[in-house]
Amino acid sequence: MKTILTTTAAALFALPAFAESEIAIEDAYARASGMNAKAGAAFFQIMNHGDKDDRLIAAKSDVAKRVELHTHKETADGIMQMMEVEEGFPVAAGGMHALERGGDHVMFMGLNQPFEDGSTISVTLVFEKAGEMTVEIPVDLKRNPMVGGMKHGNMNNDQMKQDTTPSN
Ligand SMILES: [Cu+2]
Repeated sequence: MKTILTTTAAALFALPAFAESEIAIEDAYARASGMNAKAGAAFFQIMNHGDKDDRLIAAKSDVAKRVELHTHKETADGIMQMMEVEEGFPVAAGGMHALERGGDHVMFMGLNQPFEDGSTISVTLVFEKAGEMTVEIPVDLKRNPMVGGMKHGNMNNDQMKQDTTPSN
């Protein structure tokens, strides 16, 4: 009797352990600067509950023609500019990496559909070790930026043009 119980318990626990990722995405939201915006961005926290360092290396979605991992950098003359981060965002074992306004973000360029407040977009995040993970991200156009953050909507057109021009 005891053997049977043990076997059953092991089988029950085997499935969740297999199906669950050690990576968790928290507090995700996406936004665009308006209904006619050609670009949008997503922000979230990546939690690594595992014991191996991992890295977000790419993002994919049908909502835009191009999806890139971006960050903001201040140029020598003090202008904040967005640029692609080819190496992705590292998430240390047991650590967290925050994507937030004015910092790292997932960038959607050439939106195939407007980002409507309250809708959700489906985004597949590609991790170096954890593999692919698809998340449903709510569009939240009303959310205020963090203090000190910068809205994409504040960028002037020249910067946006630079950003949406393919570099290769
Ligand atoms: Cu960007």
